Amino acid sequence: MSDLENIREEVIPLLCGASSLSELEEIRVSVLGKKGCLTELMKGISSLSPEEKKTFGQKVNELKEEISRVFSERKLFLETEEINERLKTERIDVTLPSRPFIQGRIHPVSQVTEELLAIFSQMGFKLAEGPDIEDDWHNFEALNFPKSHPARQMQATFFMKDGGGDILRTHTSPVQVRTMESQSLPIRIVAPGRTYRCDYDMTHTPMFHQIEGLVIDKTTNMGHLKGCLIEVFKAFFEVEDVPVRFRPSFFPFTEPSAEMDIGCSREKGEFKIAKDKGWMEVLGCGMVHPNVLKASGIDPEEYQGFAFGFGIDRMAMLKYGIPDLRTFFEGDIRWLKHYGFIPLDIPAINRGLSLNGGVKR
Ligand code: 2NL
Repeated sequence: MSDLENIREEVIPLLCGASSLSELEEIRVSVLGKKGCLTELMKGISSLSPEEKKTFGQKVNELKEEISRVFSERKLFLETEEINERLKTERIDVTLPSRPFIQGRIHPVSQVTEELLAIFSQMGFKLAEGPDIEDDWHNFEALNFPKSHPARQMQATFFMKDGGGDILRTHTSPVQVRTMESQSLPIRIVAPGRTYRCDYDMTHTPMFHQIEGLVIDKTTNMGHLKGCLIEVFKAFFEVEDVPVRFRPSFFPFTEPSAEMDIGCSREKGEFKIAKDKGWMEVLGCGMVHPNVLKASGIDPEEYQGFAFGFGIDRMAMLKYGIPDLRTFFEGDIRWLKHYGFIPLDIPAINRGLSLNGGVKR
């Protein structure tokens, strides 16, 4: 048997039996590599006669071709086997329950914002958002603030350092102004978000959260405002009835203006919705001032609307019994573990969390 035949007899079964890609490659190198047996054999070709060279060369090529064909077939087989093995072991069963230990918590402000949005969206309000950095027009001028208003001076407002006159918004009203400027009528929106005022004590933080609502249509009136707010507070505090009263007030952007109180008791520091036990102020509201409508290009002869605004942080304090506002923004993980909510939580009485963001169905 020729040397070529020997190599063939030995190598082909080796290739066919290779059990891994690396073993397969090793066999290939041992035959066709720089120091491979076939390469070595080829070196002897120079001593052959021209006639012998031709037949020998042909035979070597045939063998090379056969070897590479068998090599490729085996390689494809091993690669397929490897992929199938990975598909088997790396498969994810999406029906398995989620990880048993959820570490993160939903901040009470996020929770309460979601609850309020669930309530308002069910009532047909759309969500509106705007920038935290505002200009004088959207934050003050278009809202009928007189030029001399103290809020426009330095004390309470954060001004941007560049001297361009931009500020951190002091309320979410500029979002409503932007909506009135850009959207078609009628309007029914809520604007929750961060607001900023230069203030810090037990009940004030320089950054706090507000939600404001705005409804504009041809016949929108104060009765709609009262009915809407009563429904929202019933749904939010999950009570059949909530005692409310409206007192006249003043805001530059509404006329008439009112403040709403809810009836409540505060025994041993515990807040409860209650009748004949006392009142607590919870929000400001009113009919949108004609000057505000005009400034945003709405004809006050044809359209009118109501607006209201209240603090989200304070709603969270009341509903979930959190005593100090300042702790909201300290980023203390122990606080968050205690007062925070588990994502996709199952409603439980001890967490004060109810189904559907507090909306009774
Ligand atoms: C409060 C009072 C209020 C509004 C906010 C508003 C917005 C536009 C036009 C008219 Cl664009 N009004 N918002 C109205 C009344 C009261 O908030 O004490 N918030 C904490």
